[in-house]
Amino acid sequence: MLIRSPSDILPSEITPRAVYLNRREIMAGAAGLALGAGLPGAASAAPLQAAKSAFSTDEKVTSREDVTTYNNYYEYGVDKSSPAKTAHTLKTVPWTVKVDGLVGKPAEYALDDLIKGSALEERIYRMRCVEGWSMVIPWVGFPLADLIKKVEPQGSAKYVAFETAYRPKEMPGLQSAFPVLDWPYVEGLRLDEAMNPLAILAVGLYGETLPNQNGAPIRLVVPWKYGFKGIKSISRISFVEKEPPTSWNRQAADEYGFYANVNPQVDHPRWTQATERRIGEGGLFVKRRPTLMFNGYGDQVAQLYAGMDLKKFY
Ligand SMILES: Nc1nc2c(c(=O)[nH]1)N[C@H]1C(S)=C(S)[C@@H](COP(=O)(O)O)O[C@H]1N2
Ligand SMILES: [Mo]
Repeated sequence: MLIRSPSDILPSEITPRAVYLNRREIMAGAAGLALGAGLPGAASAAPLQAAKSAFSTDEKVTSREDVTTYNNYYEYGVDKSSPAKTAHTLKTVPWTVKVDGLVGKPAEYALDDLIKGSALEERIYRMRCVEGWSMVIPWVGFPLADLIKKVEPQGSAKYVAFETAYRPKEMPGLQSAFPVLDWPYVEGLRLDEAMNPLAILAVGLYGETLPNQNGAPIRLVVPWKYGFKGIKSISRISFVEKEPPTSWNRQAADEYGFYANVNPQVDHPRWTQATERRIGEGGLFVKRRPTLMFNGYGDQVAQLYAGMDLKKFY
């Protein structure tokens, strides 16, 4: 078992209750912090207080250097090294997220208001990209379910759709005459997937606010699915009745499905999904690791797909 269940965790391993603190409290509490540094939404990295989560893997984490310089964020170019160089142009302060659709409390929410009331946790998750590499990332975030409950979806809402900010002036990838994707980047989850406790909205990594290249100020993390489901810099969350479009599925429907569950038995048409290269495990003779069903999170999520043919719903 790679993931420990809450009952396996010694009380002493759980740090004292750590709750989300509002901007003023964090600034007051974090001695030595440069003035103006703050929270998700601050322009530069700032410490975040977070409780350790029982959902964390105890595998070796990928270096901060790799996590922040080997990125997919096509709004900032298709090279892995490019977002770290160019994503600083995204203005993440102030930031709002529009919540709309089949929901009781639609509004344009300030980022702080979306997070308020949720305890920030550090979740060390295995992450698997459809391209065949993986990382172990210490995210800081809060359950997506918290946000969903807060905005009160209507009974008819069956899916949650997400949209990345559309800012051509701040996103060089959007200025191209031959766009790689149909912007803005969009993703979606079935409502029950979105409510699963493993699904989080991340606002930080490595104990600090998210770097822009990783999706500041707020991005989705669904560790049992391929990385492309983890939509970055979210500006809109909509509750809908029908399965929403997703960027990669639009781009190549036979290669990228809506579900995008990590499934080593379903190859990408152009390469295998049976194994993966863990970033940071360098060297010529390092063996690829076998990829695990649901990225190893089957105990938590397999029941979501009971009775579904996961070769058809890839
Ligand atoms: N808006 C947006 N979100 C995105 C992407 C993107 O190109 N644009 N790339 C996805 C892909 S393919 C991956 S693997 C992850 C990478 O996240 P990371 O760079 O934080 O590891 O972001 C996902 N989210
Ligand atoms: Mo990816």
